[in-house]
Amino acid sequence: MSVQVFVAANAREGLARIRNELGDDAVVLSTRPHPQGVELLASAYGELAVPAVSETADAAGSSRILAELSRLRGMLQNQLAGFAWGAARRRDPVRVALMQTLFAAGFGSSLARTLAARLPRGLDADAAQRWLRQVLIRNLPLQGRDADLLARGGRYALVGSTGSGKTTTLAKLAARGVDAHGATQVALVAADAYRIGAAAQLSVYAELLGVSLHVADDQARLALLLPELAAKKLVLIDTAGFAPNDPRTREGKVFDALGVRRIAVISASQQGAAIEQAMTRFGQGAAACILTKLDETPQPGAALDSLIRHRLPLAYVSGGQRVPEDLHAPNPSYLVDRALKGGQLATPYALEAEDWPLFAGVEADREERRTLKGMNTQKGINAG
Ligand SMILES: Nc1nc2c(ncn2[C@@H]2O[C@H](COP(=O)(O)OP(=O)(O)O)[C@@H](O)[C@H]2O)c(=O)[nH]1
Ligand SMILES: [Mg+2]
Repeated sequence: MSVQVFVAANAREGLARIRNELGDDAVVLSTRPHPQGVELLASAYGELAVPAVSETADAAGSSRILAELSRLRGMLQNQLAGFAWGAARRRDPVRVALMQTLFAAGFGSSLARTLAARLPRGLDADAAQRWLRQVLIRNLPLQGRDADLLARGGRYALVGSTGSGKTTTLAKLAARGVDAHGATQVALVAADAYRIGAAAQLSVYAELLGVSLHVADDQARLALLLPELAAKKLVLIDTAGFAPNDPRTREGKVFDALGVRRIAVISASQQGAAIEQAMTRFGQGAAACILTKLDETPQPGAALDSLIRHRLPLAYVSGGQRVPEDLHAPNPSYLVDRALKGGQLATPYALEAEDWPLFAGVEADREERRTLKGMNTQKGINAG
């Protein structure tokens, strides 16, 4: 390997020395000012490869070569991705349009690529969009009617990030529980010991609904309380909201140990990464999920994407603050249509036509890394 560092009084002198030592077809990798004039990195033609540190003139030179090569690689990759993007669009415009639809609506690249790969051949643009809509609807995991949480009754703890709407949703569920089973059959438990006023908020709802309210600010108290409520058809437990990365979110296990099923309450009006984090932390092991704040969510695509990938059954959706009116059984066609419509919004975040090749470059790079990691993104999607 003959990548070498040359220091010379000026560029001309440096180039002459390079030609002299490495031959006429030597490649100059970079130049930069040096206290003695100019420093040049050069390699003999045909021997351009990533240098081993010990083989180079000095460590600083070596790391500069690596940085330079990595920059060149990135440039080349983006250019190739741009060409590939143009070629793909000419070759398979329908598939590319399908991916654009999904990205624009806030769906992530993993799902978009999986679906694009499954798109049946030979569909025109309209048929492809109809296919996409159907596949999304079919893959949206729903809590089936026969498994209606409230009709069956049971003990449920609402878990989720701070402010996701747990207490409000609990009040809405309690009101439905009262309609179904009567006020004497419903009990509320405030296990939200971390926020002053949390129990007070709940007590207002308990009073309005005429149901009993209990406070259990630790696991031991909850373990003692639950047997006392054994006769109740429906027990709803409000919990403290934590950030998804707060170690206290592990308290989900506490509920499992007490035979309490968890319902993850997740606000759809957050950015995709926050939804994903909440879905991972609160959704794992949960019996179901409730999506809240759909009224404040212009692009619910990210929330649907997360639900589909995590296969967390959606029990209810909440679209407002009113108790008990703003809680509904999910309507998959409506949700998917809203998500796809969200992609047509003109926002500063929407990609412009000239952004796509660049985006494709980033995607190609990610895809490569993903492939290297051996991740299979196509698992479990029912696109047939
Ligand atoms: N717009 C809207 N606001 C909601 C919804 N659900 C809850 N909220 C509001 O979000 C705020 C936080 O709700 P809260 O139930 O206290 O959240 P918690 O911290 O998870 O218990 C309150 O102002 C609620 O009225 C919803 O579906 N839509
Ligand atoms: Mg609360």
